[in-house]
Amino acid sequence: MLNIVLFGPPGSGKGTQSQLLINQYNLIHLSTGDILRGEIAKGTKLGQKAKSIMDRGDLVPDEVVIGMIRSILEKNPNATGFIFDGFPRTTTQAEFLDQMLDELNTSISTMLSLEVDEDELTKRLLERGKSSGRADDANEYIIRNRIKEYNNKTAPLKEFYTQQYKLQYIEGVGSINAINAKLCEAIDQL
Ligand code: B4P
Repeated sequence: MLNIVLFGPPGSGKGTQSQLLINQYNLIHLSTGDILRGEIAKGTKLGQKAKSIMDRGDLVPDEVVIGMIRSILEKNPNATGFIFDGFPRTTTQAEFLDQMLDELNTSISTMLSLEVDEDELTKRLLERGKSSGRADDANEYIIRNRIKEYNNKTAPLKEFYTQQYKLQYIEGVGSINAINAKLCEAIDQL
């Protein structure tokens, strides 16, 4: 199985690149952000709980996202691989993912970390905010909070995957196709 953690700060291109990679490598796309937004749109209890947290740019509690991932992994026993987009975001989530994949006799193949500086991230998200309707893209204060959450809680996962010799850095500034080519090169070398 090919199991990729596509990593990076908010706005680094994880969702954008995932859309290309799922077709190129026949992977199941698992975006916790998309799933949570789907729950909000449907007005479920989970969505109601997540909405105000996401609108502030904070991370949703681990047990909520872990439950979502578990149910998707269990529903796809014959998958040839997964792309984890926006998950894991904390050490607790990463430990859970390792354990869950171990139970399925597989593991993370690589973590590809898209590297983009904070000013470029802010610019991209404010631009997306003009049309996305997402409250968390709507103003610079919230975007900076999302980046702060990333730096405090998510970036330490680089060390987690370095210890497993799985982290690869990918320059995330440039054209979407050029970045895709770099990601494919890293995957093809596995
Ligand atoms: P996500 O949905 O994961 O959103 P994101 O970090 O903003 O990244 P996204 O994938 O949408 O954007 P992309 O970089 O592709 O998370 C949203 C919220 O959900 C979190 O803040 C949190 O509250 C919650 N959440 C999700 N997962 C969680 C978890 N595991 N634990 C706890 N909470 C969780 O693209 C951004 C923009 O850049 C786009 O407009 C795109 O067109 C543009 N872009 C992409 N590539 C570009 C390039 N090369 N050049 C120029 N622009 C580019």
